[in-house]
Amino acid sequence: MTKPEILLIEPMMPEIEKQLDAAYTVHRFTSLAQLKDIAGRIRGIATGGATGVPQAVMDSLPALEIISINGIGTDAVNLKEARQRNIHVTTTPGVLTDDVADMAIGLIVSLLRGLPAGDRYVRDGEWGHKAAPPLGRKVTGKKLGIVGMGQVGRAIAHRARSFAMPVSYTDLRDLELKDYAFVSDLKTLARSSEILVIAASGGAGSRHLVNREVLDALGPDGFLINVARGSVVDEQALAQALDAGTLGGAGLDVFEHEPEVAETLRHSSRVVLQPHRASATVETRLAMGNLVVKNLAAHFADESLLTAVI
Ligand code: 8YV
Repeated sequence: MTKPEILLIEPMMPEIEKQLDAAYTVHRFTSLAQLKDIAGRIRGIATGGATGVPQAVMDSLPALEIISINGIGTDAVNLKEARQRNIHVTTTPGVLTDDVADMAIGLIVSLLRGLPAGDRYVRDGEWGHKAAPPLGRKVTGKKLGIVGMGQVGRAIAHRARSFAMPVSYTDLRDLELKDYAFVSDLKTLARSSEILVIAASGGAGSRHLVNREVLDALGPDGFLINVARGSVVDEQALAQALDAGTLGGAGLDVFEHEPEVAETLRHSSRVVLQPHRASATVETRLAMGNLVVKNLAAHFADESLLTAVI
């Protein structure tokens, strides 16, 4: 039997790609031109959450049956078109929740305690020769606001409790959570929070939700953490607020135009930056990749999909 042909848009772990190579003829995406002769035979796509499927690629694959996303974000895939064309879409929920929440906490501690500056101070041999880095800010007990109380938001809230942080959140509706206060208005949440963490999905509905007004409400002693999508924040307004000191600081794992990061952000002493690494651990990337493999296998065996969005 001939193997189904799939397009791999974003590389995965060697262990995962080995499984894909065993089951499929895998075309590793390089350019649209590469698709010219094979487009009609591509039945599946494996890709990353932020990478998704460029519209031009989707348009050029008439035989596409399934898009298996190695992540939880669907904002880089045209779901409307997928529905119209009966293309299945799967994600990897659950398995990355802990890692993303850990990264949020890591960014909070790193930012407030100034870990990167302290590390550089020791590394560069400045200890004992130059003035010590400025004092940090206490993490324990800070008022935490969470934007988006899905699985990741809740995992962050759960961790925050061991830092004695009072937790409030905003979402599309009151989720009636026993331990966490719902605040319907984001600006009000920002005003009453000392740390605001973004854990909401990306896409048109949440674009620039965190704008200048929200940043002003968070204020000069407030800290913004983003482990969700860069698009949720107006990055220009963020850079200006950091530059002007109207926002205390930011811990960012995601950006509006990855892998481009605004120069103001890269040079700011008020930020801790990560290259979209929240789910990037061996354990989690294996679990995610295995879900991608299993969803594709289920589809081509005519079995029900494990974690289908469509
Ligand atoms: C991954 C993500 O880094 O889950 C998502 O949507 O963006 C991240 O977990 C990505 O999917 C792997 O490329």
